[in-house]
Amino acid sequence: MSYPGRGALVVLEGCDKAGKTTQAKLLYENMIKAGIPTNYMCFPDRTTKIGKLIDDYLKCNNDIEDHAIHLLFSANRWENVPKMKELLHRGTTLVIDRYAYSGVAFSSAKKNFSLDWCKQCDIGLPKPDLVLFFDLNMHNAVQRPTYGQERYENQTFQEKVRRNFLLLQDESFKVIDANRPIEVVYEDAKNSVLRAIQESRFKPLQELWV
Ligand code: FDM
Ligand code: MG
Repeated sequence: MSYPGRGALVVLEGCDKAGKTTQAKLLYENMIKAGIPTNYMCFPDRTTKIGKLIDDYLKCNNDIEDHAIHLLFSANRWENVPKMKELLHRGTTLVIDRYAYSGVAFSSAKKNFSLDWCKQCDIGLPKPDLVLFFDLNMHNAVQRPTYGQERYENQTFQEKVRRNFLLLQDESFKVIDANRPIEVVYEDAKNSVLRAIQESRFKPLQELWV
């Protein structure tokens, strides 16, 4: 099957334990099965030098000043932009687990960080064609296994993060009720992704927050 035009940039966002990774993997596997060229990526990308610093920070093995870690998360996206653009222009759809919306929603939940300041370093990144925001009741989130193991995984902080995500809603945002069974959530997500692939194929890739 040949796929003219570019791939779609699809981002999955949400608070911790909302089921993003499960859904991203399901989307990736099923799109490959359906013959749609697709790649899975995640941010932070913990495999690079910058990503290793971030990984240590999240595991509380090091402390990094709040502005500095914000900029490192952003740098970790920018270092992947050439690869993302190449894949998209080759016709590959990217399913990405977290992106700049997480960058802004998490950092701006800290004291003295504005949404506006946090957005600056991500301005100009490739703009997602679709952002699926997995919205999970905090009560359900804290019940999920491994909750609370990494930095930021506490309920008060996550509630602020959720509010920030909702402040970042734009025309590419779709809120998905993640309190439902995995298969039901998946159907919803898949239909939006297939639509985004059709609609963005012949549209130029845009820049985020310009
Ligand atoms: N996170 C993630 C940020 O604080 N800023 C960012 O830019 C990104 C991409 O890192 F708590 C936070 C969100 C989460 C943590 O994410 C690691 P995963 O999805 O649990 O690996
Ligand atoms: Mg996590």
